[in-house]
Amino acid sequence: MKRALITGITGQDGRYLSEFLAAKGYQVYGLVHGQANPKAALVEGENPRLELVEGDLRDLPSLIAAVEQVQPDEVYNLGAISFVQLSFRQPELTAEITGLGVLRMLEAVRIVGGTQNNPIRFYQASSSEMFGKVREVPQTEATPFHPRSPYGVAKMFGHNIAVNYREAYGIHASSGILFNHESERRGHEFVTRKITSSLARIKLGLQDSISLGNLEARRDWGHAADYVEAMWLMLQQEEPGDYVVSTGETHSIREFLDVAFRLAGYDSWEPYVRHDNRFDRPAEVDLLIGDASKARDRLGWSPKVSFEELVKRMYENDLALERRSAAQ
Ligand code: NAP
Ligand code: G4F
Repeated sequence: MKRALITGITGQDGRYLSEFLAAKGYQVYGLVHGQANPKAALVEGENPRLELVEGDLRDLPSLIAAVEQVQPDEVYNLGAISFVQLSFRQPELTAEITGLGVLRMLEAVRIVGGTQNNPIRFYQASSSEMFGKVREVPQTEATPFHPRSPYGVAKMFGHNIAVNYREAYGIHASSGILFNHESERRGHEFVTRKITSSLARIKLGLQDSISLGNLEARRDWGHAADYVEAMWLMLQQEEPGDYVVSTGETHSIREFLDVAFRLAGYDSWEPYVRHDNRFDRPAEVDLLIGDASKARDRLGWSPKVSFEELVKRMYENDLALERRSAAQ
C-alpha cells in the first residue's frame, strides 16, 4: 500500500486530495498544525483512511519528525497562507509559511530521503499568481513570472526552490502551476464562495447585498476535484516536471455574478452588489488564462467541470447549507 503525506490537509485541496488518494488505495497522512486545530475532527470524519500527524511549516524539526514517522512514498505540499489579500497585510508570515515552508518541507524530504530504490516524490502547490502582471496570454510553463503580491512572490520562491532541489539533489520534485480552482469546500474569503454564499442568503431573505472589490479582474476557474487528479498524475511520471493546470477559459467577476444570479432566478445582480474599497488590492492581477497543453499531452489530464456547472454546484450547495442552518 502506497503512503502519502499531505500538508494543508484541512484546506480545500487537501480534503479532495485525501479522498482521491484513499480511493486509489493509499494510506493517507495529513499534517495538522496548531494546538487543538478545530478543523482536524472535520477532515478525520470525512475520510476514515486518513491519519493525522502534527507539524508546522514554520518548524523544520516537526516536519522531519512527520516524514520519519510516515515514511511516505509521496509528499504533497499544499500548506500555505493562500489568501492573496491577507498576504498584503501579513507579508512576513506569508513569506515564512508559503515561501520558506517549501524549503523546510524539501529539507525534511532530503534528510529523511526514503529508500534508494524508492525515493520520496514531492509535489509543490505552485500558483498562477506567479504570472501576476502577465507577460503573455495565455500563460504556459515558459511564461516569465511577474508576481503582484507578497503571496505571489512567496510562491515564486517555493517554485524556484523546488526546481533547485530537483536539479541539485535529484529529488523527484514536481510543481503544479495551478490556476484558480473552486468548489463547495472553497474558503468563504475567496470571491467565488463569497458570492455564492451571500447570494444564497439574499435568496432566503437573510441578507440584502454583497460588498465586493474589483469586478473587472478575470480568472481561469476550474473545479478543485479535477485539479487534485493532476497533482497525483505528476507524481506518477518517470521524470519530475512543472505543469500548468487550467481550463483555458477566462471569466470576469462580473460574468461570475451574471451566471450565479441567473441560476438563482434574478434578472440582474446590480441592485444587490455594492463596491467596497476595503476589498480592492494594492496591486492586482488582471487577466489569468492558462494553456494546459503540456498537462493534456503528457499526463492525459483535462478538466471535467465547466464554468457554469461550477457556479451551479457552489450556489446549490450554499443554498442547501443556508436552508439547513435557518431551519435549526
Ligand atoms: P487553503 O484552503 O487556504 O488551505 C491552506 C492549508 O494550509 C490549510 O490546511 C491550512 O491549515 C494550512 N496551513 C496554513 N498555515 C500552515 C502552517 N504554518 N503549517 C502547516 N499548514 C498550514 O488552500 P487551498 O485552496 O486548498 O490551496 C492548496 C494549496 O494550493 C495552497 O498552497 C495554495 O496556495 C495553492 N493554490 C491554490 C489555488 C486555488 O485556486 N485554490 C491555486 C493555485 C495554488 P489550517 O486551515 O488548519 O490553518
Ligand atoms: O478569489 P480571490 O481572493 O482569489 P485570487 O486572488 O485569484 O487567489 C486565489 O487563486 C490563486 C491562483 O491564481 C491562488 F494561488 C490563491 O491561493 C487563491 O486561491 O480573488 C479573485 C479576484 C481578485 O482579482 C480580487 O481582486 O476577485 C477580486 N475580488 C473582487 N472583490 C475579490 C473581491 N476577491 C475577494 N477575495 N473578495 C472580494 O470581495
